[in-house]
Amino acid sequence: MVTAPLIERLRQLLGAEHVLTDPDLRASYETDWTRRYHGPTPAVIRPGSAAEVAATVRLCRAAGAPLVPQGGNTGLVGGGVPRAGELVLSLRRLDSISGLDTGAGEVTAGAGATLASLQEAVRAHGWNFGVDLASRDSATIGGMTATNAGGIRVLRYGGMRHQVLGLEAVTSGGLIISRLPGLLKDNSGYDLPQLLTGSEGTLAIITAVRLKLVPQLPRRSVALLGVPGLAMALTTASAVRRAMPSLEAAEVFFPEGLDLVCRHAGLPLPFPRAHPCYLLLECAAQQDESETLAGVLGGLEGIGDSAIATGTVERERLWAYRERHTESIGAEGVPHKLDVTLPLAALPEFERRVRAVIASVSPVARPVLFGHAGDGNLHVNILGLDPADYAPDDAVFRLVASLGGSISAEHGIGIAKMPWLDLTRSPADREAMRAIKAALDPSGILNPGVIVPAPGEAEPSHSC
Ligand code: 2HG
Ligand code: ZN
Repeated sequence: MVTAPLIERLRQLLGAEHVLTDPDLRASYETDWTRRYHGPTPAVIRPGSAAEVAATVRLCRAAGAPLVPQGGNTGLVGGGVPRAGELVLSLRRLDSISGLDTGAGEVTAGAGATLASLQEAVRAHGWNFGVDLASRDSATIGGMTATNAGGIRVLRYGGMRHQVLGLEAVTSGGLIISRLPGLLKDNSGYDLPQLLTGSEGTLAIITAVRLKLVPQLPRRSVALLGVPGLAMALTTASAVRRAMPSLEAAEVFFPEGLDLVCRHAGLPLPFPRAHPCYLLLECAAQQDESETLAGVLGGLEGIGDSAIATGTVERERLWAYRERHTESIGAEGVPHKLDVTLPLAALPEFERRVRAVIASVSPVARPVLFGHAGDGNLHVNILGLDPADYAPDDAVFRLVASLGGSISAEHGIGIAKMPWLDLTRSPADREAMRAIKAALDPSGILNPGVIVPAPGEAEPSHSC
């Protein structure tokens, strides 16, 4: 329980300025990016080192006070905001970037370092980071690791999991696990960094991460294409991928999202004609490959309009049509965000059916689809709904499951997906996850109710 004596002891430990109890100061930590998930916290705790995180956890465990770890608060599934009066443990002060090994291409980032600050620190030395995403200025490395974030370059470099060489984390008992040696090979028992990656703050609190880097590739070519449909977009992306190993991103969006982006971001339509689907491709290499890209695309049938850009300003102009989807949707209202993934072969059928499936349960729903086509990952955003109307979510997740997909591709489970976890994970899977949680967090104080039910609670059900 969070009691006044506990708050007082936390103040003594961290300094009063790092225990925020004023409602105005707490407010931005209590609501997530979607604005669909929010809850009150008695205090936001802001430790400044792993040792302070450990001491905080020991105090909270002794008091039986649950904690919700939070990074940049860019999560989209309600997993980083309080639900029922938990303390928020903000890792943002742990923002150092250290130990850059320019020979090996490795660096250590504090949990609170933003993705943009990491990119800036390593690019100056000829290296880059394999994961990139639109919220780079706010998303933190700790949060991205805890949620196994994906982003726009998974096609080439994999998601967060593939960049993690080691990490430091605080257990629920207040001990510090330190696995930061940065060894490419280390077969010395259970792989704790990989276990904690994607565990959404439920098994331990990540305080620093040792990361693999990728070479900084200076010559980038971006193509935006208007195509007759998603199937054509996938065929095109696959052809380019086979011809050009430098392909980094293959992103799609549709007229519904393009209209919103143009309206909210004040952008002109990219082409004189509208198209049923838009595909954005990016290749990165040491040399300019724009002619090769144009040649590959020129050899394919069925592409409507196309634009290719190599200069920074022009590339960013094309990317804006895709990257500004989230903010443009948010400007329209509080969306339901369903981040789903399907076998690539089933993706066109899913896209063909999903709008009708949503309309069948809610005539007022306004779906907006976009995502990472190369990864089989679509973001089904739905506007026009009451935040507590779960019928459209249920219908979409069932369609996903019937086509062999997963209810979460890269955003995690949080609390948003809990009632549907059984569509994706078997009883045996869920029992194993409960056993791992019980072993690492026996008193259940770390992010309760996320991935496994909170102590004493049954699995939430997806029947609406
Ligand atoms: C993206 O791909 C992010 O831009 C956010 O994963 C997706 O807003 C969303 O639904
Ligand atoms: Zn995404």
